[in-house]
Amino acid sequence: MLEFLQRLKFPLPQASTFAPKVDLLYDFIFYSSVFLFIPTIVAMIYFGWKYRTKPNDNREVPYIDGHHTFEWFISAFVGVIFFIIFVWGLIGFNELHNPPAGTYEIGVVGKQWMWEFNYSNGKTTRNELYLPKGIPVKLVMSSPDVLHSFYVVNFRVKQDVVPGMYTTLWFQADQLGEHDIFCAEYCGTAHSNMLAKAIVLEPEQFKAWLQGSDPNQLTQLEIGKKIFNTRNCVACHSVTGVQTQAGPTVKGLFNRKVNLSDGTQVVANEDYIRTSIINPATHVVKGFRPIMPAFQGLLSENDISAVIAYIKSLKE
Ligand code: HEC
Ligand SMILES: [Cu+2]
Repeated sequence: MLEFLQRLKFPLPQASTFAPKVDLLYDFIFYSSVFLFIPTIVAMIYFGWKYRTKPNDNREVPYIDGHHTFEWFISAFVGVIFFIIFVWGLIGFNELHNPPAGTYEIGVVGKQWMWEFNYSNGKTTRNELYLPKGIPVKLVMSSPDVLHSFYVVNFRVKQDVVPGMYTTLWFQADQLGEHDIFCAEYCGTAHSNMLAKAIVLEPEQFKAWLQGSDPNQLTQLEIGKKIFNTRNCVACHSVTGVQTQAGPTVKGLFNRKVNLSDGTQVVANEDYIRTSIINPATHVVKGFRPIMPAFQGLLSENDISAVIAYIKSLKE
């Protein structure tokens, strides 16, 4: 029965350590209101019925001065209940505003109209907040445009996100799965679409996710392909096997034996490809003029590794 009432009042999962505590305080407020409401209404109806005017009733209404003892009692009683709620709320407020030491920090940017999450290792996600289960997390939030409000009902937490300052929020999620994130402050046309998901993973899973590749991030091979196209390597090197005057095709290059203009032969391993990119003059391919620009200092080591991964994938 109690559980049924519970579900009737809070049909939402209690997915953080705060949730049962917040719900308990609400329970107290709810039941003490019921406790005062029902006798008041019953007494009102009963007296209204008992002292109603009957036909041919010419009695005069007597003047009643009230009952001081009862009034003092009822005021004190309600006062005590209010005081309990105040102290209880204050304790909860303190807990919600003082994260324990060693929380895991995540940066949050709320903007028209999406949520962006920045993790310590440089990873960024949009509209998906990944969280470790059972570990206290602190969000450091800001906004580049207008007021927003970060609200996760299942965690029972809500905090304004304010332009020009950082606001913080902490909680400890303890239920695996997805939980809705809302913007709870009207912020313009698409305010109601400013939705995101909190995705709670087991700590090991979270770690693996954090270190693994971002679902929105390009793989190394895709990055390599992008560089190859945007840095105009394709202008001189075909990736389809077609040979041109401009430069040798890179299709099937990896591990191929390359004849150089000085008469020697080398195997095109990672190191050869790397040198060919940063300093092409080191070994010029037979039959080609040394017209390739040196990319030393223009591509980072990561870029070069990515390009090599891409060239490796272009098998014959
Ligand atoms: C202006 C034309 C041109 C551009 C642009 C160019 N290359 Fe080259 N590249 C050449 C030529 C010509 C050669 C062959 C002569 C030599 O080895 O220097 C070559 C050689 C190479 C080789 C050795 C190929 C083999 O068959 O042994 C690699 C690898 C290579 N380039 C990669 C790249 C990458 C990666 C880029 C873009 C970041 C690039 N090149 C941009 C013209 C170009
Ligand atoms: Cu908003």
